[in-house]
Amino acid sequence: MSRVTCPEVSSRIMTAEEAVEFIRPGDNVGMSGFTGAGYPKAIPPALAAKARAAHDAGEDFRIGLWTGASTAPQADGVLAEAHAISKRLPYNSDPLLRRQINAGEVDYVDAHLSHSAQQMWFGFYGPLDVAVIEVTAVLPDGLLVPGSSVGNNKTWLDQADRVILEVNHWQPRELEGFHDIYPGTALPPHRRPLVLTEPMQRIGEPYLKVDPAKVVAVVETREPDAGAAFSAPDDVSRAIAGHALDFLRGEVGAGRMPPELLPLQSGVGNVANAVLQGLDDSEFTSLVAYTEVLQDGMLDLLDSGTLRAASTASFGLSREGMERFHSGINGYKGRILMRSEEISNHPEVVRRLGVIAMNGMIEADIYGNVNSTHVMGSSVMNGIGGSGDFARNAYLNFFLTPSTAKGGAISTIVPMVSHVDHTEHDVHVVVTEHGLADLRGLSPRARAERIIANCAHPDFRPRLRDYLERALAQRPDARHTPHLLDEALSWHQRYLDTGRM
Ligand code: 0RQ
Repeated sequence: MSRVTCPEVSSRIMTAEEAVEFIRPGDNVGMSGFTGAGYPKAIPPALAAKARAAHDAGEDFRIGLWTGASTAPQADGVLAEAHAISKRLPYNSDPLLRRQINAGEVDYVDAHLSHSAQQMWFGFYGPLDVAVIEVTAVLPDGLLVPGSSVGNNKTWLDQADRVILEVNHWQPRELEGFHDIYPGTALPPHRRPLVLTEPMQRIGEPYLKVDPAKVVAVVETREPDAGAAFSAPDDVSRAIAGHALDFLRGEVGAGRMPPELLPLQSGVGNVANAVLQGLDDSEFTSLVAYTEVLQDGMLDLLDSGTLRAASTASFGLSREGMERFHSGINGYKGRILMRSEEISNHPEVVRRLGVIAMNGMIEADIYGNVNSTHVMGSSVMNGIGGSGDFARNAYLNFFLTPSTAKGGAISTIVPMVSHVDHTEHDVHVVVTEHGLADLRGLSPRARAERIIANCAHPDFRPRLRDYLERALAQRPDARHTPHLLDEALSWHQRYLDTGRM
């Protein structure tokens, strides 16, 4: 059955090879896609082939690529392989593109996800030439049924000069009704309050809109989202989850949150997934999520009834998770609501709802500054994503990591972080498999004592203590946040020089 029933739009159905003729060298291209879901499947490979042919003919062909968040090997991957990206924002996790960014070949603007749409409206990024957006269907009146992620699609559709739609028959037609697209916030000084007071409240419409006159091409596809791979929780991630859950029990016991907790945000990766699994095995029930990505762990919680409902900007499911969602899709209706990332991650909403934010990290220092993005100070891993949007504005935030990386060669608790994403003023709770440090209300020195005692790996704990003691003893006028400046980053340098911190 046709998924494109708007006559004005259906007249522009063509092949991907024909459609990429509307993308020119140097264009800024806004694509759909968020954590491996809802990215275009046909245009990126066709565009990569076009760029390759241009390069073979000695011409430059590279684009600025803007998305919702990470995509997949079939989008970022193929374009990176063809050296077709000159600038990328706001989040990437593709390994090849990461290498090109870290080699200095590709410019990367690692932005807070809640900022990316509005910074485009503000004009900070320049004009958007083309939007390439995957949707589930185009309705007779031209309304678009969104797919498995919303991301920045609304802004890209509004702002682009030309629009290419990919209508993916793999996306279940029953997705209609899962989305809530807010019509848009005005620019300062005309902004009004965002009246979203319950995680599952609808404040928009189930459809994306596009001016049909801007639609230059429509390409039909049938390819599934790539899907995330999760490893089963190991002892380390189970221990991390256990500490976080015990802490939440304590908060309920202390009367600081209700038994059904507060809306949950959970980041990407195996540790975040392990915490969700821990919740499923716990006594907690009637939970609700206000998050940006819905991973398998959250689908499990919805299936078991531990989670009542979830608001998200995207799915980040494994293939098995997608199949489970598709086969039971009608049962999830009304329990999953998908929003644009400027709303799912909105500071005003996150603060009002009192979200509990749980995110991974690369390293924390003894004072509670957190690095989520950079390895050894200079090489980006993925990006800040939504972790800053949620952590900074959360009622309570957790940063979770194993206490060591690379087989024990690296301590994830260091004297000074080699890059700061979340400052000591923002970070509430640091968790490793060894324990949890509640930093709320503590001075820097008290935070250091607690992080070293509770979170550091025993192999590195004595050296962290020694660092703190010598820093404290060094100068009588430097005891608020004591550092040995000539040593603070020596652990990172030692790793670079010797392969061990
Ligand atoms: O690399 O696979 O090459 O060995 O980092 O580490 O332990 O598997 O953890 O998958 O949870 O990712 C911070 C990267 C953690 C992620 C980060 C190396 C480690 C491994 C992954 P290898 P793990 P996770 C919602 C919120 C920022 C964005 C965010 C992230 C790899 O959570 O990108 O939170 N967060 N968004 O070996 C050197 C260290 C290291 C280290 C770990 N100290 N030094 N390498 N690694 N610690 C989602 C969105 O916003 C879209």
